[in-house]
Amino acid sequence: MSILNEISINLQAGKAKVVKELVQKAIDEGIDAGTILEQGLLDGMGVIGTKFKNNEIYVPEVLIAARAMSAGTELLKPLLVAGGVKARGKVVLGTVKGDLHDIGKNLVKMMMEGKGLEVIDLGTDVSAERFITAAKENDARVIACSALLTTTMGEMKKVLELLKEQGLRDSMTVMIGGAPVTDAYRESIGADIYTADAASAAEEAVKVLTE
Ligand code: B1M
Repeated sequence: MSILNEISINLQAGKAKVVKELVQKAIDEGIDAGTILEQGLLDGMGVIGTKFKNNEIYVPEVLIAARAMSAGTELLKPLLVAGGVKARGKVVLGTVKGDLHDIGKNLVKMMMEGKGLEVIDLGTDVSAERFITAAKENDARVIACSALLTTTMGEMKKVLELLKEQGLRDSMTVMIGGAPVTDAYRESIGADIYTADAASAAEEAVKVLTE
């Protein structure tokens, strides 16, 4: 069995300590950090997602797997974000109201910080009002919203409606992402940028803030 396979399987079993050791071993063997993330950790999380959907496992097992995912990601962080020219600028980031999923949002944060951006992380369950208040308070020009549930995506639309109401629409760039979000959805709510993954989100934020 390949080491990436072992990482995936141990993540599925929620063995955080073993996942951490295997990720370190893979790094020491010279495997690229992006490959370890995609083919090891995210592969395992994908299997967990399918089993969760089919009611083969439940919330506690998913949470334990999520902890193993975070343990592995921590080790990859310095490698994933190393190098490159550092940009400047502030982004207000959060997972939308009613939504507690934060693994993808944390990856977005990691990638953005790696590019030198200052990220004001509002955490999870963030209302449209809070996104906007935080952007105003911190003088941030980018609001980045993550959503993992079809039932919570609507909060992104609210962010845009509130910005319009407050006369701030033209001064803020709204970025959206998360598993159920698509570019068609972005277009339908009038947000500025949709990206499918965390690395592209960071690249787009840098473009906006260096324009
Ligand atoms: Co939840 N969950 N969950 N869950 N969970 C999903 C999302 C689900 C698809 C599972 C399934 O049924 N197959 C399903 C949603 C169905 C739907 O709405 N279409 C679901 C459900 C139903 C639920 C509950 C309602 C279950 C219940 O209680 N009955 C409940 C809701 C709780 C709540 O939020 N109010 C719930 C709870 C949980 C846990 C707490 C147990 C746990 C979250 C732990 C945590 O985040 N700390 C959990 C998990 C882990 C998942 C799955 C298995 C994995 C999500 C994940 O972290 N993936 C997920 C199944 C799946 O997605 N396959 C599932 C890895 C992560 C890196 O990917 O976040 O997509 P992701 O991020 C990607 C991109 O989307 C993108 O970048 C990342 C890749 O680089 N991205 C952005 C993300 N945000 C971005 C923002 C951007 C740009 C890109 O710009 C701003």
